[in-house]
Amino acid sequence: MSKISIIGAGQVGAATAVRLVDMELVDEVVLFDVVDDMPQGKALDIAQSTPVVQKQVAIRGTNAYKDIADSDIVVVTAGFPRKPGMDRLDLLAKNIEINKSVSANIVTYAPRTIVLYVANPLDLMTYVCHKLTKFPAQRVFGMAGVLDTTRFRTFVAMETGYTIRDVQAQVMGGHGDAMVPLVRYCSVAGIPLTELLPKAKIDAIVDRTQKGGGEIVKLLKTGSAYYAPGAAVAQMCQAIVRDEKRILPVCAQLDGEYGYKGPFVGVPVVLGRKGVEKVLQLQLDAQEKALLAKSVSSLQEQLDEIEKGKMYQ
Ligand code: TXD
Repeated sequence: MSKISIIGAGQVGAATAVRLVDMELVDEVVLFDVVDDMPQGKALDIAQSTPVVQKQVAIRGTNAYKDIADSDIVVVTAGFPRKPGMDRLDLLAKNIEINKSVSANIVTYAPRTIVLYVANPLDLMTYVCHKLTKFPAQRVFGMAGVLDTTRFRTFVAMETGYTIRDVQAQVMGGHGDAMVPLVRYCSVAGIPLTELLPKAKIDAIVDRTQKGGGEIVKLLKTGSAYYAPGAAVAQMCQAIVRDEKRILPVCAQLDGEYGYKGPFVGVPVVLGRKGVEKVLQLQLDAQEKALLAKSVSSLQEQLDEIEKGKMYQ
């Protein structure tokens, strides 16, 4: 594999590009945006870091979709932030409009690519992109769970004092509040988290993780997180490019797994060169099943709203 394009050269798009270049994962990274000259400026700036970091990667900024041709992966971070006076549906409609133009151009210029969606509302946007591109679900999926788990892992390391290297975690469900933490599957060097921390501490970490995006928004005052999201996207790209078969939480389409058919939801998958190569089915307990059901039903309500309103046709 040799080329990754990023649609949306904003904070997450640029942070992802820097990671990809530093990892020397592919030969070429393309940064696309609708804002004139901005992606060219960011790409040139990143290119000028490569002699210092000694990474041989061509990075190019563009306002022309034709430049995404032959991409192996297209990362979509193009989104519209909430403005005063906009309600949830206005924002959804605006982001679906962006999704329509992005998806149409992916179909035209990079019909064989894998699409890794990042822009919010993530689970809904990934679903819409899959409908619009008509690509197999194996090639259209979203990033959210890797970010949620890395936040969780960071908080566990902070709380226990043990190295981040040994902390493992899994989450399922929707992004943010709809996240389903799987504490039973969290461990430090194989030791279940429940043996290392009291329940109250674990509950506090879960709560902080669910509100992790908001905590950063509040601190930054303008915009939202981008370093950890960029790292999370880059890790997923690495799993694909190097065919690592990593087990990562990915927003992927369910086809009967966990009893659901159709929606895109965070689940552990095997990620490799073909994209989502398998959805893993964990043996959830009754409480985890109930949380997942709640998460999926709230997503399904929003998908029904999108379908009934013919919002992407
Ligand atoms: O875990 C996750 N999935 C997330 C998602 C983690 C972090 C950020 N998350 C979402 O990603 C966030 O809520 C937004 O929906 C996106 C992008 O976040 P970012 O912080 O990078 O937003 P910016 O800086 O506003 O960048 C968005 C860019 C900006 O440069 C616009 O000019 C561009 O998107 N944009 C477009 N690019 C291409 N095509 C179109 N139509 C377009 N419209 C806007």
